[in-house]
Amino acid sequence: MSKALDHIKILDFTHVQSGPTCTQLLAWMGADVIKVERPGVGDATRKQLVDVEGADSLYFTMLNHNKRSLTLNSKTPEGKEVLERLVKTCDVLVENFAPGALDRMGFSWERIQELNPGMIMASVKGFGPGPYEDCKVYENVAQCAGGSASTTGFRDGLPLVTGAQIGDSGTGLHLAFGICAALIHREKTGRGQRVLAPMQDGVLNLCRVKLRDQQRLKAGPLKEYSQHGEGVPFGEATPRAGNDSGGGQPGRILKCKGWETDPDAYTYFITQAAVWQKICDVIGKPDWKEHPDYATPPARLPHLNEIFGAIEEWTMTQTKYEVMEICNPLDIPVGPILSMKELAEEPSLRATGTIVEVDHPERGPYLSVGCPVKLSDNEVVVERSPLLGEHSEEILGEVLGYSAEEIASLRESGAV
Ligand code: CAO
Repeated sequence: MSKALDHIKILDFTHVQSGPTCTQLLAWMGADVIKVERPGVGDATRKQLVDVEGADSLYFTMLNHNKRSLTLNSKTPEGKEVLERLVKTCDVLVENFAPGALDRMGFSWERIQELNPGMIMASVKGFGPGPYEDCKVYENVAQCAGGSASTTGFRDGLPLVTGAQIGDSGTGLHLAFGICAALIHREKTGRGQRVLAPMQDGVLNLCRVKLRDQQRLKAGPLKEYSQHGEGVPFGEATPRAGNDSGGGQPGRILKCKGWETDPDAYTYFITQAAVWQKICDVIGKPDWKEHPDYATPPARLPHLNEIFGAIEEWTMTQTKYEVMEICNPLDIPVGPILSMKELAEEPSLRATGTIVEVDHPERGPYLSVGCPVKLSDNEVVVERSPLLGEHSEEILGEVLGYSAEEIASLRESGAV
């Protein structure tokens, strides 16, 4: 069966998390992803957070499925020549080096255009053009600089970073979107172009609703935030709002049966206006259906603490799964707080290929997250990540046309 990108070759110069997330998605869409790594060293994550001595780490294996690995020292004259041939052969170069690293290697955007005018050059950087453009950036720095940390956590606590890797994996997603758009554009024009996904911009994009609230502050207090019901005045910036949904349909995380010993015995509960009457019945407050303090969404806003307190008295009598079983048939939107253990064992996620078991020659079977986007004409079979340099000969010979003698001489020079 053909795949969406099976005619596309990617020169994958990425490392750590943000860039590899992007190229892994492209590989799952069928692209031939050639991961270029320094001989003897490779992507630093291969040897970070090691759990099986001598084997590539889960950090690396879970971000580099379905790719081929070519070792290449692109700073030697011989390595540069191989890289030039790769640039001429591939459709897209993806990189997330520190700012300026590719220029220092001799592969500026201008040089790449000279070598291959059809090439798309896609980069993740911490910041876009401006005062911080030369900075190196990791995940949590991006969460802080992109507005996520200042709006995450509780009002009386520190800013918080979230476990969802919105700086790295989130930016990788943005970059993959930009690359696909540039590929479609190239079909019309024949020209490549630069695609830049700054991590700060990606995080801010994901925090769009918080910039919405920043502007709404000019019109008065944010009534959907529990701070309002508690009579605490707002400052100049969008505050941290704990687990408030902060949107048009107020919601919170509430305790469920067993919360005293199980750190994940909680549910998210949304008081959607359309099902308010059913919520009143479920929690044993039928008189709230018509009561002027509770009957309409605006009337409820100043009473959210009391309302969620009453709902929690009910959720604490049920497990998080029972809350779902009772509320779902009534169309009340709720969701259990699921642990990684529960997700890893969830049969429906195994059935859809979102949780997959992959075998690896050095470490044996491990669990990974498969492709989270499903295309009806693009079946994804998750293949293990490559060992360092596993495909060097194959890529040099089959893709770039080097002879066996030339490959031997490249090896001797230390370029491969
Ligand atoms: N052959 C020869 N040299 C190579 C090479 C290869 N195959 N691959 C990499 N190198 C060189 C680079 O050219 C660079 O050399 P110079 O510093 O002399 O120019 C050097 O290796 C180090 O690259 P780097 O600066 O990108 O790596 P780092 O570990 O120092 O920094 C990071 C890592 C992530 C902070 C930085 O790459 C960065 O800011 N990237 C952009 C933002 C980003 O993606 N961050 C998220 C990463 S995931 O958390």
